[in-house]
Amino acid sequence: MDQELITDLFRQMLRIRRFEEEAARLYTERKIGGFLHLYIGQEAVAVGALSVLEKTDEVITAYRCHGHYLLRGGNARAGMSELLGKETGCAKGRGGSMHFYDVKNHFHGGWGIVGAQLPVAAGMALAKKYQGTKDVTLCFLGDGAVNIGSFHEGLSLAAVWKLPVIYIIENNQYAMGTPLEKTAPTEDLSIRAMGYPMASDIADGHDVFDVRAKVHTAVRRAREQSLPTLLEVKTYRYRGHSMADPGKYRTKEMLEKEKEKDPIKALGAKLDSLRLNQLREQIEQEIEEEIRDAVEFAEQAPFPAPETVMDYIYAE
Ligand SMILES: Cc1ncc(C[n+]2csc(CCOP(=O)(O)OP(=O)(O)O)c2C)c(N)n1
Ligand SMILES: [Mg+2]
Repeated sequence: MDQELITDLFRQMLRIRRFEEEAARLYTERKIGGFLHLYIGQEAVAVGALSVLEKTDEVITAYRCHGHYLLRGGNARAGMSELLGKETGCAKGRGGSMHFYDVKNHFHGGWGIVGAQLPVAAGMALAKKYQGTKDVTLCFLGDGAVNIGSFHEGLSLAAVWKLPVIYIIENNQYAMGTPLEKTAPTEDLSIRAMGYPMASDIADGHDVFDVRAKVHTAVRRAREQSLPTLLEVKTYRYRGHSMADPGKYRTKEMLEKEKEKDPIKALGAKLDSLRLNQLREQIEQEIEEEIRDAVEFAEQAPFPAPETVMDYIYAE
């Protein structure tokens, strides 16, 4: 296997993990207001998926969005600043954790209303097709979004208009504290693609290479034939739904068992088995430095000036 690729995927996953571990620490120090939803445990999904994109492809997701932002080329300083509500944030401190945004890197948030991003993704894909580009749109959603009206609206439009969009269900088994078996009659959510119809697939979210391969196939279908795909990725979140969640709906043992499949640990071990441990340590150090710098920068950055509170509400 390509060493450069393994190393790069490891670096990307670890960068997200360390960014969020520091975010959790800052939250407990009460430096972050509002909600904080962590992606810890799910990193292989976004890393595998976004590793096959071109720079001009579009990405949109729900509120568990820090990783997707960082992967799209998002700056760690601007991300950390956004969490702290600072003027130097990627949404100028107005969005916070749930609303990271980076238009120049083709990253469109950060959506707090469950399922809201699905029809928007269809619209973005329609625009790109209409403009004659070969760009694709990747839309991430949670398993909790599959029973909401906009899931149907988005997928219907994608199928009827033959849109180059890939809907990726990040099935982490829970919608807040509700396990999937209480809301879905089947374990397999990807079968819902049959109703539209569109192509579908399932990937193992603990295996970054499997995610990458399945997304690659879907991206080719979108780019070459302008057809949509519904891809379900089975994953698991190690932290609570948000920082406010005590996680009483699962046992410690269940969680520990899931953590044995940690995609970052697995890839770190793979690097060691290839005798690349020195390189792994170097990557770890570089990431420590980047995240330390981001925290320091964000802590020192100014809050938005009070008189700008009405800015950016309407498009100008
Ligand atoms: C329309 C709507 N209904 C309810 C909520 C409250 N809510 C926030 S997150 C969430 C669960 C979503 O779970 P899932 O889609 O699986 O995403 P995950 O948090 O697991 O990533 C709910 C019900 C909301 N934000 N929007
Ligand atoms: Mg979920």
